[in-house]
Amino acid sequence: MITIIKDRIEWDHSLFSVGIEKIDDQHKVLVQLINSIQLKKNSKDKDFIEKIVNTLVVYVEKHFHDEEQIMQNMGFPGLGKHKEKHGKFDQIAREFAQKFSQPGDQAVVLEQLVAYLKKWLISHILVEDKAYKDYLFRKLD
Ligand code: FEA
Repeated sequence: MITIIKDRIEWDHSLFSVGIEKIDDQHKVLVQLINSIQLKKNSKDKDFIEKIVNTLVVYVEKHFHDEEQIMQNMGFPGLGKHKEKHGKFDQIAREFAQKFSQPGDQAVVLEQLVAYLKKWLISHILVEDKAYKDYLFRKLD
């Protein structure tokens, strides 16, 4: 599993797909945004990086909303717990964005942010998001 994390995350459909095209497409956008931050990590272009970080924060909110709607429509019993995880992530991502926009050692903040985002996204998709996929597939069986 770790082999997919070199410097960037590589989308592996057989591993990451949750079986819902709209959500897979959104996850791919999140992967691209995280890879863009990773790529620009050492750049001095703080405004550009800040823009990507803020785009990610906004996009992830939309993604969580759409995903929660889908889970609700399928009657997924784990929705409450899943929502809590989304809320926690949202809060931490906003804290990072806030920290990054303030004076200080941005390189360190960015390093921590990228590490956190990569770890979180991969484990969340593979464990939490896959749980509603399994539920849906069992239901359709
Ligand atoms: Fe449950 Fe989807 O959320 N993937 N992310 N982030």
